[in-house]
Formats: sequence, C-alpha cells, structure tokens
Amino acid sequence: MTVDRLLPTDDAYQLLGLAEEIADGELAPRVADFEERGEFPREVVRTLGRSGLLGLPYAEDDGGAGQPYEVYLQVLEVLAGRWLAIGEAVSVHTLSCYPVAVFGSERQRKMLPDLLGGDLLGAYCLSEPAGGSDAASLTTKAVRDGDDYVVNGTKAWITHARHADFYNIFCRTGGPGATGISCLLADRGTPGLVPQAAERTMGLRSSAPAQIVFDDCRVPADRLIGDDGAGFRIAMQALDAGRLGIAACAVGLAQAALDHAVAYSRERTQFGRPIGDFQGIGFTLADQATRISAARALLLHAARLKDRGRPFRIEAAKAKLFATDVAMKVTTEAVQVLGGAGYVRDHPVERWFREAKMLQIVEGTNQIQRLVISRALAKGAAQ
Ligand code: COS
Repeated sequence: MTVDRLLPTDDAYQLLGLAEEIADGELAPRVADFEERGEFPREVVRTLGRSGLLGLPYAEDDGGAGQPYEVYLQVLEVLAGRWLAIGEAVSVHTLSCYPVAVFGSERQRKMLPDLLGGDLLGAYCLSEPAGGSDAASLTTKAVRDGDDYVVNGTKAWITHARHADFYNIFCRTGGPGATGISCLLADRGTPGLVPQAAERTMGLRSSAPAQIVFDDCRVPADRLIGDDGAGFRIAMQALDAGRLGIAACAVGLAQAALDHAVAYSRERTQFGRPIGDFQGIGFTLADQATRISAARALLLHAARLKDRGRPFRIEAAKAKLFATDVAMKVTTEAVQVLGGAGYVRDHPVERWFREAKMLQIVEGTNQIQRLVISRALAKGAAQ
C-alpha cells in the first residue's frame, strides 16, 4: 500500500522517492538470498552510503544531509520494509555517529565527514554478557596508561561487530555505577579489539550480532568522547534517538507484512470467494492497518518533538514499545492469514515474524521502555 506521507519539504519527497527506488531496485531482489546465506551485505550498505543515506539527520556542515529526524525515520521505514537488516544497519550507524556529533570536541568532530561520508560503518558497544538491561553495571575496564587507555573486557550482542569501521566503546574508567563510565572511539583493526564468531540468530541472519573481546586494546586518550565519567549519559541520550530508529524499522516491517497479507487475501479463494471477503480476515487486516497508522503517528510525534528541540525521551520509549509490539502482532497475524503458506519459506512472512521478535529486544527491551515510561509517570513528568 502506498503510504500517504506528510513531509515538510519538496526535498524530503524526493528523498523518499530515492529511498523507494533503492529499496525496490537494490534491496528487495537481494534480501531472501542474503538472509538464507547469512551474509552481511556490505556492498549494499556502501550503495546506501554513496546515495547519501548513511548520515541523513546530521548537519550538512558535518557531512550529513541536514534532514529533520521525521524525514530520516520515514526513509528508514521504507528501507526496513524491504530488508530489516539494512534498516537496522542504517539505524545503528546513525546511533554510532551520535556520541562524536553531539559530545565530541572540536577536534573529534573533524572526523564527522569521514564517519558520515558513506564509506564507513559504525558499531555501538554497550551491552555485555552479564549486563544488558542493567547497562550501568558494565564491567569492561579502561585504564589510563600514558597517552592511551588500555581496554579489557567483553561486549555482547554488537551489531556490525565483524564489519564496522569504528566502534563506540562504553567502558569503566572510574568507580561503580553510571558515573564511572566513559565513551571511547576505536578504529577497526585496533590491536586487541577482537570480534568473535557471529551469533546463530532466529532472524536477521544477514546481520547477526557478535561479541567483541577487548584484550589489552590500546585506544588513544584523545579518543575519549565527552568528559571522563560522562559515558552513561552519552549512551542513554544516543539511545533515546536510536530507539526511534528501531520504531521506524518496526513500522516498515509491519507495513510490509500487512501489504503481503492483504494481497494474499485478495488472491486466495475459499468457499468460492477471496478470503479477504470474510469478516474474520477483513477485520483482522483492518485492525492491523489501524495499529500501524497509530505506531507511525506516535513515532513521528516523538521525532517532531526532537526536531523542535523539545524533550522526547518518554515519547521515544512509547514509540519503541508500541511500534515493535505492533510489528510482532502484525507479523504473527500475517502468518495466520496465509495459513500453511505463511509457515513455509515460499513467502517472506515467516521471516518477518522471526525478525519482529528481535525488535522487541534490541536498544532496550520493551520491559525497559515500560520502566522508563513508568518512572516518568511516577515523577509526574509528561515527556
Ligand atoms: N538521557 C540523559 N541522561 C540519562 C538518561 C537519558 N536518557 N537516562 C538516564 N540518565 C542519567 C540519569 O539522569 C542519572 O543521572 P543523575 O544521577 O545525574 O540524575 C544517570 O543517568 C543514571 O540513571 P538511572 O538512575 O535512571 O540509571 P539506571 O541504572 O536505573 O538505568 C535504564 C536506567 C534501565 C533506563 C538504563 O540502564 C537502560 O536504558 N537500560 C537498557 C540499556 C539498553 O537499551 N541496552 C541496549 C543496548 S544497545 S543494542
């Protein structure tokens, strides 16, 4: 279904047109094969970079495209609707550029044109084997030694672990808790930064995460982003924006599943008529369409608050929570609409169903989003 979008500029409509062209021409024909083989589509990501889609919400002076977040998210929705791993790649890369763009020193910000230029890909290393939701308890340690920090520890569930060109490392430089955490930026190939084998995942096999072991990994001290001890705040603030990216991916995935289910319900006949003519199917599809529109409206509201410089953290948590739950529900029901055909690999809905589960977990499980929202409610904060 064509989504009727309200975009702020003519430029934005052109950008969405470009995203749709790339999604149809470059992503849709490749996704099934890459997912089947579990191969990361580095060349496809480069194509996006060359088309200017890897730095959309960052300032043009820094090498980005200067697009409002609401436009960036709708591009992301289109890409994720054809290939979720690609949507996730763009979202994680955008997240990984955030610490330097927002907290970097003047000197560090000079790296931005490279980071945003399209050739490089970022990774965001926060989670650890023993600490995912409780991010403030992370134990990867960085000890100052001369002009370097020496990093030791293990990061887990890292998207692009094996393919990234730069890595944000959230590590402990001080005492326990949130205030002892700092953020370092390391390059691919830094000795002692050792990506491990890819996880054997349920979905998104073309971009399976992996652990990274840091073994006496030396990172120059001038790669400390922000102040010593500011790492947790940087990580959380980056995630506030990043979670909107995941919400957009979820809406794209849900829309793809609905479109497929609608098309199938028009073609498939039983009892002498298309199954979509039965109220049991038609009403299910109507509910899915309504949920998707609500999810899109919620995330765009949060994005517009962000674009205006207003607090958006709680709205972002709601959008991530709602949109990813919608994606899970819509993909589950899409499998049901297709029946046996939905359960086999001839149709993409079984893959979308497996992929939706990941969205309820990454960048803060949906339980963590509820925690963020409920804490704000308890404090009487609206946003
Ligand atoms: N922006 C800016 N500052 C933030 C913030 C945000 N979004 N969230 C928390 N902070 C600050 C707090 O204000 C607090 O600072 P002060 O003590 O100066 O007020 C500090 O950080 C600690 O915050 P808090 O006490 O809320 O930390 P908790 O340990 O309770 O953790 C949650 C909060 C659970 C929300 C956080 O750990 C979280 O988001 N966990 C999920 C992590 C995640 O998303 N992982 C996915 C990895 S990327 S795939």
